[in-house]
Amino acid sequence: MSEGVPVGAVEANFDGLVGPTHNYAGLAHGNVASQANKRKPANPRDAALQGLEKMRRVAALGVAQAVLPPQARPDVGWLRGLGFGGSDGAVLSQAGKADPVLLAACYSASAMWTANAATVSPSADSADGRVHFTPANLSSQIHRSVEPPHTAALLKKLFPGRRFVHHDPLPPGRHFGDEGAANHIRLAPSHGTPGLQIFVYGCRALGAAAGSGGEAGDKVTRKFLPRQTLEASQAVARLHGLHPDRVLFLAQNPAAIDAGVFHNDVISVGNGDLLFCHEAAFRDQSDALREMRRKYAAMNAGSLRIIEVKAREVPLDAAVATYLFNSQVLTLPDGGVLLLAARECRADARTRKYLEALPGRGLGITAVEYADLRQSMRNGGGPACLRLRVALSAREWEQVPPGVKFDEALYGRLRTWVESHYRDRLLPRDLADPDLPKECEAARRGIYRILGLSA
Ligand code: SUG
Repeated sequence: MSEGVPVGAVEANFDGLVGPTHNYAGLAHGNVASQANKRKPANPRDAALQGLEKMRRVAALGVAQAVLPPQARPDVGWLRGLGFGGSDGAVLSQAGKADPVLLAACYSASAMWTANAATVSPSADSADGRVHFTPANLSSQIHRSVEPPHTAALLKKLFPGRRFVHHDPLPPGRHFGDEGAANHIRLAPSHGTPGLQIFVYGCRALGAAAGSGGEAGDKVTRKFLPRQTLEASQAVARLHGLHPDRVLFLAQNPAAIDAGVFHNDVISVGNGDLLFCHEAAFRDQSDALREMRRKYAAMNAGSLRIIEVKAREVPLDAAVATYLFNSQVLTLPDGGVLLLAARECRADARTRKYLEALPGRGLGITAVEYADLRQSMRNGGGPACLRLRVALSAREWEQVPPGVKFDEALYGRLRTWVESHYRDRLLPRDLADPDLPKECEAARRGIYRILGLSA
């Protein structure tokens, strides 16, 4: 394993290191796991170690891997912005008394799910030949709306210089709800060639069809509010200077959202020229897939491969419970394609059966492995939620600070630090512990030091 600069283009996985305040506060709307595990004890140490093991495995496979540090929590400044005053301790205790949700939100470790950090367009796709980043505003969830300013600052640090363009997050609020790369799929013959960017949205916010997944009169969600709007997706595509021929906007299937598919990456994932999805992923799915094939073919990029899993093979509820489609699909240096799935996929009989047969079917996935991410999974975050993919040329990858690039030495240092600075048990009520902020800050500063970043 090495941090060496690859010769050609690379797709690097930037994983969020789980922060020391990982807990189950049940804050996430539409997220079945988060609701089911509300108030159960969490183990932040195991959560971070599980994430590190995944990064280690991906790096060992020869795939470029990097680490994003956890954000500073509690975010007392966020609470001050809401009118709480006095010492930091006073701010935290007043907020906890006013509403425990405020305290839980300012402590949330949710930035670990870096698939929601930003939408990224590689230089091969943008009109100005630069890499574009739009941090997600994450407006739809109170605890996630704390993240964007910190994410924006971090991305500027990690991708410095003129090759990178950093847009502001979209305006906050319901109309431009944006959840980042979790609702974005890029399909391309290789990392360095132009790709088809697919923006998947939950609803429209404006016009006659507002609130629905499509035209007026279409089905709408009945249980959960969609998080991503079409208007947000369109804005990101404009900001990134994408060519309309290589952009597609698709609506999520409202029934899937109601079953717990709060992000598209819970039901479909793309890698290279392969899309792996459930048959219930998109509204009017056959039309959606036809349009996808047509646009892809029109790029002269060859033909698209689609593995569409039927409900009779893996029912929708099993897909949500196992996060099958939140697997990472990784092209390996030898040309093989590995599906790195959450261990929950192996525990479910139907999903396991499907996956056991998959590599032998000649559909483009040649191997399957499982990762133990139980701590994150209990909050609805699988393998692909924990990583932000950034396709970069060799030159662009060189600009990324070397300290965040994953190798065995970094693994060892982070592991030792987490083992000695993270608690192994945290309940939402522990967020009122006056010792916790100091502990978190010490843990975070150490991580920044290890990664060679200024805190
Ligand atoms: O936004 N869970 C996250 C999980 C995000 C998963 N990311 C992707 N699918 N890409 C969310 O729902 C749980 C926190 C809590 O419940 O306290 C949470 O925020």
